[in-house]
Amino acid sequence: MAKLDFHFSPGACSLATHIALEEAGATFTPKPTYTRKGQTRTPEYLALNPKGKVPLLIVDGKPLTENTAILTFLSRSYPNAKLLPAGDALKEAEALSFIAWCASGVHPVMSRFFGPQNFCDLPDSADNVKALAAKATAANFALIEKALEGKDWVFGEWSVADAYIFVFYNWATKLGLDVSQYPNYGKHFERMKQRPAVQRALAREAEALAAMDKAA
Ligand SMILES: N[C@@H](CCC(=O)N[C@@H](CS)C(=O)NCC(=O)O)C(=O)O
Repeated sequence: MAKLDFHFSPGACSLATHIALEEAGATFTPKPTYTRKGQTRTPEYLALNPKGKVPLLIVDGKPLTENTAILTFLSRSYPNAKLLPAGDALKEAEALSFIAWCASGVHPVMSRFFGPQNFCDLPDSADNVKALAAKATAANFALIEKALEGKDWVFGEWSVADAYIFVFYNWATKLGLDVSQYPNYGKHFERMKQRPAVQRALAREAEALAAMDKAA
């Protein structure tokens, strides 16, 4: 098995990869890298990932970025863990389509809540940026709600698509967004929290956060 070093920031989108690593039963070295403390912008980190983002998975010394690529890599590397549907080209592509949408359609919209000034720098525009983000997020959550209709998991069996959407619901609760219209999604969130792998990832992230806050 490859040697894996995993850079994550507590609560960030890297949680999807973190859950996947735990679900796979992978052996990896956690490297907490706190975005809000500028740790993804140091010269050392930028040498590994010039994009200055998490997640970053170093595989036998080679940096791999982007949740979509990392989740696919983990799925292929740990076939027994069944992280993504496999063996049927169309089912595999449908799962990748969902993951790609998480990365390119859902995440960037929610990023506006965390840094409205990066989207519009007109004076007093932050509330408008957030209001538009709330509208677009509601439309995305409605699609996720529909994807979970009558099912425990997005693709019937658990997959990393479930880990990805867990991140967004977690953000929504932290941001205080109204999630009452998404009962399937809410139940999915609770179901996810029952999984031992999710509990291990969350516990490690909470521990990393506490250590970083203490060091501040
Ligand atoms: N497209 C990337 C997005 C990665 C990303 O935006 N990560 C955020 C955390 S959720 C980050 O590292 N932000 C730090 C920064 O921009 O300084 C992926 O899906 O992996």
